Amino acid sequence: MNTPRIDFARFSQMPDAECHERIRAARARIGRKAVILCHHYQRADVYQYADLTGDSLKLSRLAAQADADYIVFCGVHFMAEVADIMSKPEQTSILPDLAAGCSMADMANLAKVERCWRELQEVLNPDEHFTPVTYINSAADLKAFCGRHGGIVCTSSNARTIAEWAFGQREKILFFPDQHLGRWTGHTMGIPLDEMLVWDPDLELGGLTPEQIRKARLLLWKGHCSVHQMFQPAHIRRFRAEHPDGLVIAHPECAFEVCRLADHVGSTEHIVKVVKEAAPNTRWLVGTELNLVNRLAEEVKPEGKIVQFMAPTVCMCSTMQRIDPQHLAWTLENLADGHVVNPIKVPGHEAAPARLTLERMLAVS
Ligand code: CIZ
Ligand code: SF4
Repeated sequence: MNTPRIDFARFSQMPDAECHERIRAARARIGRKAVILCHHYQRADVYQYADLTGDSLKLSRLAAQADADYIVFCGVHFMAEVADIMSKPEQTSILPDLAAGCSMADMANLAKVERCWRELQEVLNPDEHFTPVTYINSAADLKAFCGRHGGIVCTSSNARTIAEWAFGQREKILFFPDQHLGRWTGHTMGIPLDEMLVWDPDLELGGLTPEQIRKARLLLWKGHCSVHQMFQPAHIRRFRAEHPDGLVIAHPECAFEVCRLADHVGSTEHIVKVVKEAAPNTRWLVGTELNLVNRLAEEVKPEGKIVQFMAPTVCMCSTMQRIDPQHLAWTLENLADGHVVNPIKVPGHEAAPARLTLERMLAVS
């Protein structure tokens, strides 16, 4: 290791064209020792370098099977954590910018969830009555919490199956951090809205009465995705008025009313599959992150399909957007020189129970 580690400052103002040159040169030097993973929401100028693409779960599975020492995860922090947890001990997961977090994941943290669990204790023993279910968009210590309390992880692809398993364990679910995915999942299972109550972590007893807690089947953590909350029922109504034959597909992180008005609701993998398999010359309104929608629109254009973004304003996952050519060039150039920048290492005491819940999820779904 004779070249010193390069500081990001050297790359922060670098023109894109130079970054692209450096990315290509560094990759050639690194060869098969690293694999580049890009989430569906990743910006196009970085996505073009992906060896593997998919949703967070698919990517982690692929990473674990990959024969590379380094997993460069172009996504957000929780995804790089999952990749670390699910990969072999000798593999290293890397996040090119540590500031690429998920605002939804940050809406729940271990201290708040533990306080919720303690407060529930005042009404009924949560370990007897509640299965904790965390969306994969959450920190590793919350996955570990679920592991310790007989709970499980879900993704937007398997939420329904996971909820059925969770209800088979205990009669109630505490679902975090996304209230919308939780509510939509409960709704598809026939649970009435008044049995799905929002737990506000900033209020005493979540803002609920003991009576409400006893009656609730699903407690929905007060969290949401800042991107998916931008889609509104009015956007769907306008589209339907203009294009009566058009079809609408939304991600379950969208608000309940948006999901209810859509023809299809599903994860990013599901959205891509449905639109790709649709009949030629169909028109689609898609409610999920803009980079995915733009890419999908280009891919299906040759079949005469028209794909429109649901919101009139630009809304991207601004945190994932931080993984730009500058950060990728910085990461890869250091790696080619033998320096690992931004490794994501989940401590063993969290990784073991978190892995248990992820494996439980894989076994159930
Ligand atoms: O799990 C993922 O990758 C996310 C964030 C969404 C989805 O629906 O795939
Ligand atoms: Fe998180 Fe929303 Fe970005 Fe997905 S789109 S990673 S939920 S902030």
